[in-house]
Amino acid sequence: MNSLAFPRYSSPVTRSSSSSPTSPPPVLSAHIKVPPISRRAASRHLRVAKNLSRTVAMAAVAPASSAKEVLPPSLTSSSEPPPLFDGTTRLYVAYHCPYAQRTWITRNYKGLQDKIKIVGIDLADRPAWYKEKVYPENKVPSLEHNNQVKGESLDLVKYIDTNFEGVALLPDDSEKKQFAEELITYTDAFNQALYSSIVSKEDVSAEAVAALDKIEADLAKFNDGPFFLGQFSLVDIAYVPFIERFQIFFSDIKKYDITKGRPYLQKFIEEVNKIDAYAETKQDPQFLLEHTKKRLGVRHLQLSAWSV
Ligand SMILES: N[C@@H](CCC(=O)N[C@@H](CS)C(=O)NCC(=O)O)C(=O)O
Repeated sequence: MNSLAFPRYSSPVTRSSSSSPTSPPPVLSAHIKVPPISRRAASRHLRVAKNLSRTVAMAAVAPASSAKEVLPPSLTSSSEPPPLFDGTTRLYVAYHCPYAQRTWITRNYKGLQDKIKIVGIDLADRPAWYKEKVYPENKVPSLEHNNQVKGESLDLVKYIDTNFEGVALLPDDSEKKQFAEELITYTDAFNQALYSSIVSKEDVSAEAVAALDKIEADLAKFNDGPFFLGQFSLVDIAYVPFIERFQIFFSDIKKYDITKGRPYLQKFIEEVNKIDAYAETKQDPQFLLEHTKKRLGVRHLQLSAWSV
């Protein structure tokens, strides 16, 4: 079965055959600051990384291919701003941000690598000019286009789909379009249910299980492909950065495999990882795990060897 029944855009930028989804992309290791760790902690990290890479083995099926886009280092408080409003279209992202990832996948999938320049922002050491001159909300993602700056990832995914060339990310079929709107509206509730369960000291919550069961049923609705609307669409883009993270976080923190007993979700993950436009945006699972544990305050749970 061809899982991509829409005209499939063949990205000029493909995943490097030498890079593994479990190791940081080379350009990222240059700007993600990793504190020095002891030899013991390092070997523990390695052990856990091996387990984790087995756990997320499904997420490691990106095809071998050629050159990978070289991403610019993230800009910090000491970086000069780019020459703003000079006619260049810029997508401001933080490489680890799931909201920004939505817009980044959209740009890649539509083949807009030459039309939309990625600008990495270091959120932990944010340049003051970003808030003052670019995006007063001071969040990522934002898009500088036609002398305006717009934000909100779901709006931006639709905006890029509508205002730029490349394969359409929504089908014409009215039933699918309506379902797409329902699914997009549900993303916040889905994320909320799963994140609340992660931070809770209890087992996986009934709400998280119900939310996962709901998307399993949603994925089963159309049988012309493994994605939410059958073929790959902006609905998949809305969910996949979060599904990627929840698979990692639930496995490590809750010892819970979100795909177990959910064959449609399992197939979705397998197939989406074959799409370069997405695979190229994935970050090191260990980094995502540590970063999120710190941010959500789950470090104290001491549920895994990551809590060093
Ligand atoms: N609703 C926004 C959320 C964006 C967002 O919260 N981004 C985070 C990074 S993942 C951010 O910029 N946080 C900075 C802050 O809140 O100060 C969207 O969908 O774009």
